[in-house]
Amino acid sequence: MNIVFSDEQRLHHGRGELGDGRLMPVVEMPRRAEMILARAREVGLGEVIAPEDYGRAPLEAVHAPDYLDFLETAWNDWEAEHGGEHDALPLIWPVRSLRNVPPDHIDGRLGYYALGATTPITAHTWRSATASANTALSAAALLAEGERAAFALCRPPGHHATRDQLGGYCFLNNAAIAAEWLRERGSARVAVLDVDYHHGNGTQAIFYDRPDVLFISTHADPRQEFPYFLGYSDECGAGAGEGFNLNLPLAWGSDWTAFAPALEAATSRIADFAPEVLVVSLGVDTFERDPISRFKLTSDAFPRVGAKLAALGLPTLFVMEGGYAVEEVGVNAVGVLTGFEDA
Ligand code: OKP
Ligand code: ZN
Repeated sequence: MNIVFSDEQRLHHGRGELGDGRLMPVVEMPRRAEMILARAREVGLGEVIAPEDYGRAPLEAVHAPDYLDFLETAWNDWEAEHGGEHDALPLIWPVRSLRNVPPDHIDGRLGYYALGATTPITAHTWRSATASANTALSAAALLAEGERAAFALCRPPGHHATRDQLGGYCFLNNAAIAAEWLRERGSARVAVLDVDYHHGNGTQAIFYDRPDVLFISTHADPRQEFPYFLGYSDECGAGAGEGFNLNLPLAWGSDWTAFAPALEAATSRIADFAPEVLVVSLGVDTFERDPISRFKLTSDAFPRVGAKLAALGLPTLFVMEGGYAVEEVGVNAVGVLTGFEDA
């Protein structure tokens, strides 16, 4: 299958993320994409194609215009106020006891448009995030042209980004943008399966009231893990979307024995839904040596995930999300893709 990737996706590189009570080195770094690209080339997965620019319309189909304006201008506003020596990070949020209104000052706006403090905005964030979204859209276009599968090597990732909030290293929800574009291009039903270690709260929220986009996520139980405040098993969709959201949380320490039945439940629900296309939010931070995660999948699990997805027999768009064991991220991510192709 062909790979879509843009050099501009290398530019965003945060200088630190808030964690464990201090500023820590970022784990979501450009080298992740280099490792995946190198491995894809090594196994001869397919051609590497640069994305087209789809402009603002497909972003606005998923994100609020004022949020996109904020993202585009945040670095300039931050630099004007604080200088460019440190990345932009939020420090206060419109929590329960406060008012949910966007203020004027960049410090207030950062809190309004962010769901956490682990996601630095840099001088290049907007360029990399839009390139990442265009990568997802260009890979979706390959499916629309009749390809069986395509790999969007997205970075920065997207599944935590909501209609109007960044967070969890995500700015634009690449998988949601691609899924919505495929819907508007004529796929009556689209399934999004998120196999990242973390719950895809943004994607869930974007499609929560929609019966035409089924969202399913396997992830670490939010009682124990980021994003903590969404991803519970009783979240089933709302209104017309009731029954079209399925969360399959798993406990810390889950290995293939625990993961495989969840994957089976997910694929069986997708088969019932009978979508025209499948979008996979592909995170490989379920790996046993991932530095921020606590599942126990070994590298040989990833081709099995790919084979299981291939058995659905659907046009499939893989959209890269997480995976932070940098030395192994290429083998693991591409392992899913070769497992899919060899099935
Ligand atoms: C993004 B994706 C580590 C805390 C991690 C943020 C996790 C974001 C994961 N000190 N908090 O879903 O892979
Ligand atoms: Zn993740």
